[in-house]
Amino acid sequence: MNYAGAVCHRQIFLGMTGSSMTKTIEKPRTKVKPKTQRPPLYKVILLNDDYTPREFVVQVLKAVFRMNEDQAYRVMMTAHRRGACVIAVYTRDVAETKAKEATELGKSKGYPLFFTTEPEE
Ligand code: TYC
Repeated sequence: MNYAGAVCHRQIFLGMTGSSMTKTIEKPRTKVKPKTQRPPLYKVILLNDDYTPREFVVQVLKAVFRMNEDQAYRVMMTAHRRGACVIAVYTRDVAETKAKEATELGKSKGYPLFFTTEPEE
């Protein structure tokens, strides 16, 4: 965790001295504000094609993206009907690794199944 420190000064009125003068001292105050750093997120997107069997797409979604049957089926059908479907968002490394893994699973069976990544706005 990173901390962004901000130092400010406040003046303290000490009252009158014997000679009726005003004295002030500067007391440094350090404010420590936790600054939460969030990494940029990337979407993994499933693209439709005409050849990969529906059941295989569901299998890959379950295996790589830890979806249950119902979630995987819905995502597959959304990509099938609309051309593409956002599956989930991850950090860049995780998104790219999962997209590659999932695409490779299709390739290993001779299917053109394709997963891509895109930065989240
Ligand atoms: N359109 C494919 C078919 O009818 C199934 C499919 C769905 C393929 C989603 C890819 O991302 C996909 N067999």
